[in-house]
Amino acid sequence: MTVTRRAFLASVCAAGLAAGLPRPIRAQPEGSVLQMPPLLDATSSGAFDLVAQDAETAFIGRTASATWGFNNQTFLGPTLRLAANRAVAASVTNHLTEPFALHWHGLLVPGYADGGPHMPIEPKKKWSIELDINQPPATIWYHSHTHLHTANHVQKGLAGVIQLSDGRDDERGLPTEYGIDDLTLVIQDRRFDRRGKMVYDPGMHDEMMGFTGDVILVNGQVGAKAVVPRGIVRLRLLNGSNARVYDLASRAGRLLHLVATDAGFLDRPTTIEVLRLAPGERAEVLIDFTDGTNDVLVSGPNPNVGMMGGGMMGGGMMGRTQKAGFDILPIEVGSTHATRIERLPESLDGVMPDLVALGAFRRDITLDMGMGGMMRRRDKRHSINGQSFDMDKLNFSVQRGVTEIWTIEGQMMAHPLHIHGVVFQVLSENGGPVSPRNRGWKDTVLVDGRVEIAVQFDQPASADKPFMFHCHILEHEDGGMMGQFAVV
Ligand SMILES: [Cu+2]
Repeated sequence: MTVTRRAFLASVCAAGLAAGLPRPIRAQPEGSVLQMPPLLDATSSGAFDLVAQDAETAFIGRTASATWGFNNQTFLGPTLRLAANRAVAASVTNHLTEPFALHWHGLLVPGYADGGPHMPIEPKKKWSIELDINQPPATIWYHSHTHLHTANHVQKGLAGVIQLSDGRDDERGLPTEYGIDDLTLVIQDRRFDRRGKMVYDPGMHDEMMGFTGDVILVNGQVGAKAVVPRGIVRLRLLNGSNARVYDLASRAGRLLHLVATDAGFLDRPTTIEVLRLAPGERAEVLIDFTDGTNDVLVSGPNPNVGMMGGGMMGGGMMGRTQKAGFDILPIEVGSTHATRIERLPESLDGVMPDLVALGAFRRDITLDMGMGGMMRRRDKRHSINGQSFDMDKLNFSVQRGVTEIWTIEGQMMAHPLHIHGVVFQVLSENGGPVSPRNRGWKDTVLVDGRVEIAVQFDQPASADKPFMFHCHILEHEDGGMMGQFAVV
């Protein structure tokens, strides 16, 4: 990341001096090569520290936006690499001026360690927590999960990727060189004003439909291109957007070889032409660049405009990204690094879900989004089974060790449902077979109509540190489309 002297001086004059401490600032070099978040490898040390601080980032031109990041990143945090089968001593320090909670999305740990809204970290305080990790390797993430403020916090940058690793990806024949043939891509959309300042000012329409932007950030960068070696390249994709659903594809028509879903590897690569990725979901795909030609990772228009249609969207780019496809990331095959992997692995060692749920307890979950919501308080616009989220109300308790079948219905539009502390198997979608992208273990599923899942509850959660289940359209989550449960 280049920090230009002029941008640095401008920021010091504009904002830095008053605050006392110098805040990190980053300016975006135009046409730059995509940077990875710095890698914080804690597989050997068994410990990591995250420190949240405020900062300024010039995403477009030289205009600085107020942003948040971790460990001197001005926006987002480092990629944490953690051992998949070992405890790690985590600490999270809050150098912001407001509290936040930090959730480990996809980590199977007890409710007290999960970082949900009942565990806010006050300013100047440090949260230290032992994470006893014992699950298959996966690409997961961390993000603010602060009561009523998750959407704004994630917009400002309180998020990052976690790689759970067992150190055996070379044996699996997978690309493993971080930032070279193994790319971490945090895909987000944002709005900017005419001067290039990032804005988050959700109106009624945004609170109903979710806040989408017309500028795509990859790892917090606008307009960057990836440079990769010839050969097989691995993309670890995170949809870190508040609300936008992507239909990812190669412009050149290359196939995407899906190797991992939210919670880990598949048993073998599955070829997909268009990968739908909803907020909160992760996927790992391999793409074959052995022919050496350039490509662009593109997305189709947001399919999730719901029953209200796209007609209420503003004009300009906003309208265009809702209605037409757009570029996510140009990929240039030109790296000076030698080809490492030339062949796709034929099989992987992921264990596919096959939950035996005969006689399982069945639960119906309706993600409610009535039009009457517009008349209600901001945090009571949305609900689940007619109840808006209430911090003081436990929605239900589940018996530890059991498998339940949940039938989830989404109203008005598609909703990505995330359940904390569990992994689940998608059993059916609208009564039909499961789409290829949902065949592996999941912790977040896009409910477009009706989805049936089998959920395994192995981690404990007490009534005062319960697990959340919620829509991952963050304006819906903050708007009440969330519930909480204990596992006892
Ligand atoms: Cu929703």
